[in-house]
Amino acid sequence: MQIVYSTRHSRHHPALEFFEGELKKFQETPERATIVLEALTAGQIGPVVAPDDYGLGPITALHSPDYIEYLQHAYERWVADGGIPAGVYPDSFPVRRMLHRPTKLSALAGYYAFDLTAIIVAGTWEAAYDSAQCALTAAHTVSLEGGAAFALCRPPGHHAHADLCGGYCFLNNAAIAANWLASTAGRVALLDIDFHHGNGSQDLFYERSDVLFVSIHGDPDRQFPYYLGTADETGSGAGLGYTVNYPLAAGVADEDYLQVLRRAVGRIAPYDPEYVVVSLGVDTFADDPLGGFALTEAAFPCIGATIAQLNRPTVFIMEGGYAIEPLGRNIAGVLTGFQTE
Ligand code: OKP
Ligand code: ZN
Repeated sequence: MQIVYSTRHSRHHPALEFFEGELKKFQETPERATIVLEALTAGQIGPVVAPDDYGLGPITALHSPDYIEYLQHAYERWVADGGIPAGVYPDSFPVRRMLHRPTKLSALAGYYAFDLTAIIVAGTWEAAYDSAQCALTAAHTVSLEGGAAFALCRPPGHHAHADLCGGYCFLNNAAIAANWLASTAGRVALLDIDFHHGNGSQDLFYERSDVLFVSIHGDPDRQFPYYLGTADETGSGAGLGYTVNYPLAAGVADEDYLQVLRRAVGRIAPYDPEYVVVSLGVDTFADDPLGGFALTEAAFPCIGATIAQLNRPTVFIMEGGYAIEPLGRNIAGVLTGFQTE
């Protein structure tokens, strides 16, 4: 299958993030993408291509123009305003009934974010833009040729809302691809198997029936992103019944996880989607520093094979996975399991 990769991801490289009460090394590193690329190349998964440029249209189809304008210029304005060169960090968040949109950059940063990990550096916009273009290129390929493609997106996307960054995400790559496919197809399924709930994706499609959002993730009562992702969120309006969440307790291992995945796939099949988009995170792996499940390496090919049973043109979008050394193997495992099914 085609692998879409842009070297410009490396322009997004914040040094530090606020993690469990301390300033720690930023965990969503450029190395993540290069290790996946190496594993996919070594495993001969498919040809590696650079993304085509679909412009801003498919991005602003989901993200608000003021948010995009903010992302494009935040860093230069921050530095001009006397901000530290390390990156744009929010200082406050407008929660609940606090509604004013301020001009001061550190406050505007909080206006457009829901946590402290979507740090904007000089090259963040270019990296995020290319990440979205990778997703669109993979979607385009699959729409022309069928089969499957893998977008090696970095930064990831599934936490990003229309006008909110967070959870290392700026532009919602999977949602942008799903929305683009849905504009010609009647039905697209977006299956999110990252350890963390895809709050951005859910929110973007919550009132729509043309994109079925199905997510398996750590129970948000204990796990990031905390404030969305419960089983009783099922969509609203025209979208009622088109959001399906499977929150799982910590410690879930291969057998139990695969059983839930089969149930999720069983929920998608009768929807009869023309395309499947997969938000592919492998932070479900036991040793992941940000995950809470207990999957072994052997689970990942089974995950790929289970998704292949849908037998639909499928676009895989890279999301999380922070245990660096096994990251490439685990992603390759899913794609190989999918291909050999
Ligand atoms: C991004 B993706 C928990 C802190 C969580 C952000 C995690 C973002 C995950 N102590 N920090 O879904 O892999
Ligand atoms: Zn994750």
